[in-house]
Amino acid sequence: MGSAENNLDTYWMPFTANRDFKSKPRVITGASGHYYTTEDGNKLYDTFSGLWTSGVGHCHPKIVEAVQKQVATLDYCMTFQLTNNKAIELAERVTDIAPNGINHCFFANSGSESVDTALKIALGYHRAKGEGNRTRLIGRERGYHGVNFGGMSVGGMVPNRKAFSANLVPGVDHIRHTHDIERNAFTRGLPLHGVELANDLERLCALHDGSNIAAVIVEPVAGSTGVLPPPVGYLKRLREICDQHGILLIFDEVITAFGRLGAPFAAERFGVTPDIITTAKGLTNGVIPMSAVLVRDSVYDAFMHGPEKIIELFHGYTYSGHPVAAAAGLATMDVYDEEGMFEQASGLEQHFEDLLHSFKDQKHVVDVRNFGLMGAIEMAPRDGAAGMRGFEIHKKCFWEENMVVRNGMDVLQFSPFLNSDPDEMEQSFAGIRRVLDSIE
Ligand code: PXG
Ligand code: PLP
Repeated sequence: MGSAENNLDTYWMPFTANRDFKSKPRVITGASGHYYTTEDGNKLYDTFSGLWTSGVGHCHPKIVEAVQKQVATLDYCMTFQLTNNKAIELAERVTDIAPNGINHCFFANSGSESVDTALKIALGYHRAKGEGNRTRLIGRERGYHGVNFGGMSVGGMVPNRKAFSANLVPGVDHIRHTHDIERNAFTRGLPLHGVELANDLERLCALHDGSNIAAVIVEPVAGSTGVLPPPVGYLKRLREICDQHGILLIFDEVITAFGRLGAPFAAERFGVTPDIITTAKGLTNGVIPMSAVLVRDSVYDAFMHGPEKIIELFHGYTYSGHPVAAAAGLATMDVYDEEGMFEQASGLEQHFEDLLHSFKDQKHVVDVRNFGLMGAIEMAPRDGAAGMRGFEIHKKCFWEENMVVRNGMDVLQFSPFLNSDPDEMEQSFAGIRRVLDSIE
């Protein structure tokens, strides 16, 4: 009992400087549309759509209603050797808008779980095809694929791996990241330089022999690391190399799926079809935790051999295909359709790009990057205090400008609502400019 401040010490917060936070907590108690509210009734503009999650806005009435109805109709149902109508419907809805040939959907509950599921499917696929030697997994430097052991191992964010260095999954290697501020700083949209970095995969094929590699996983546009759009032609080149060596290509679309790039999937926007797509966040607009792994027919079919009464994939979560989450997902898909959300997102891209790039000559700004409705303003780090300038901006935006602004170290990240109001977007960037003007 008691106020949030009284019992806050009990709560161990994720990816948070707990002691600093608890000395002056920032607690949200409500949300509606594009705004959060705090305990003392302040309204805060959300520049990050939750955590890249809530593209159609918070507490969308259609999704709220669907969840309320479902929880009173079927609250839970075992989904091992049994299932529910909502999970079946959602699998269909999601694969309907997936690239051609991707017609199968496995549910999990978070991006991290979808990544570990995808990696296990890739390993199982090769084994089912009699190529059990293909066990190597390739990620990319600066990649983020969640925090479970598989995703952490293929991930390339050093602070996330550092404390677990000796316990990473074996047989993993990484291609180089594509960030090249020397050649590409302040590029609008896709960087022109760096397609050749995809050839780094050939180096690993030469080193390990391509026939030993099971899968390559990349974010089509890297998010958590500070928004790194792929160089022009890069993803196509990765696809070619994977095809040459029989390697599965996994796109981690936990952020990029469902409209963030003005299309159902980044795969469509880039015209490159992977073998497996991981999704989460926008699947339910963040309302109920849920994720989905979408796979090509050829991958699914490879498992569907052998005795019919034997389980083909020994994998699944208690909450895989949860009916309430699936109902939230179905309502979210309805909202995407009925309100033309992906088209709205496309329509906002240019304005968003212009607003971001107006920070080019701002003090401390060393780069601005954007693609679709993903954007970043990179600040120079303070001497010996990397991340502190970004963190201070986050706090100042909260306390002085009534805004939630996400910082990853010294990179400010932006994930506007798919249905943002251009005036609100402008006002929020005006607030950010006041904070940047005032910061050392
Ligand atoms: N893959 C990608 C590409 C992600 O962006 C995950 C996997 C893991 O999802 P879960 O649901 O397990 O968190 C993510 C999550 C940031 C930030 O500041 C982004 C994420 C998580 C935390 C911070 O950009 N994305
Ligand atoms: N630990 C124990 C003891 C369990 O019984 C289970 C599931 O039954 C799990 C972990 C995994 O939980 P989940 O299926 O929610 O991932």
